[in-house]
Amino acid sequence: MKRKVSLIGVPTDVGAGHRGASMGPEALRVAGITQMLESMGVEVYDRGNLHGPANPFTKPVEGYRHLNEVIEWNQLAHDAIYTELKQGHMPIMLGGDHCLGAGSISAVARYCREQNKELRIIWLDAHTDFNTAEITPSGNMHGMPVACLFGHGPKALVEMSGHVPTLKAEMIRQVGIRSVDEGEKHFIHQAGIQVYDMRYIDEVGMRHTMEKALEGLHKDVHLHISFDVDFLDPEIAPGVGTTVRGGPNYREAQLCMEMIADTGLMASLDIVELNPALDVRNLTATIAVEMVQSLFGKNTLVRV
Ligand code: HAR
Ligand code: MN
Ligand code: MN
Ligand code: MN
Repeated sequence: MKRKVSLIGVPTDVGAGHRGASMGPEALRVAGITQMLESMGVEVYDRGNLHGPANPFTKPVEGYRHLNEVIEWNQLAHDAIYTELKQGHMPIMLGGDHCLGAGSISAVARYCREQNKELRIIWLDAHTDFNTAEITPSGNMHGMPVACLFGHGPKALVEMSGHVPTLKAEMIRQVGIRSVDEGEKHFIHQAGIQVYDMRYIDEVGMRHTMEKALEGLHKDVHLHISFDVDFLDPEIAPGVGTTVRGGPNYREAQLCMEMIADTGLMASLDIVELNPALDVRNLTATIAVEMVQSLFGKNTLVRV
């Protein structure tokens, strides 16, 4: 039977500091995400885009920028993703900025709890996204979804999965990290999250890093991939709002995706932070689609 994938566009940038991630879903479609998935033998259901509040582009209030809009978009994303999971489809969220990780992953966690499935998240990102209203340098809520999932943040987001905290440290591995704020660093350690930062990847290589990050998986695990496109080095992926140099190059990123595909366990995926306003000829969207093709098992091997 063909794998059934549902694309859910979530066109917003209310969690970001730059405008433009709201154009991400269409850029991924223009880059051919549907056709690529079909070529990989997947049955694709494009659900179109969700409709939520506009970006007021106002200043942070008590440490949160656009709090109400962020909550509204996350509730919409949560509901849409939960609905797809219940139908047995693999949801792919086309973001949108990374604040949506709170809504998306809370839906996945809720579903896993109901199905008695173990959840493992691979968080591919230059950032840990573990800020709170007290420690954020910007008030931008795309820097906060992981903290929300661990019980720190606005009540509506923290409680979205129906179980607080939504995540425990053993459920998540962060890979590619190279930009962490001072307050965030203490907090990440306190939470006990396993972080494979760029120093680690440079020292031991992507292969060993992914072997560690994917350790202990078994057939009853739901593997969720949170792919923040700024994970990729800005030399290959300039179309994001918060570039950080020194990220994985094309080959390292491709190996990372291939090793995830090899597990055969990926059951949901978020593609976030793509910003077409900052991109060059849709290059970053094109590369993101190529990375997703590797996640779906594109075989680059010559050996048989
Ligand atoms: N840590 C910084 C902040 O909180 C920048 C966060 C940027 N986050 C993303 N998603 N682009 O990972 O303001
Ligand atoms: Mn992020
Ligand atoms: Mn990031
Ligand atoms: Mn707290």
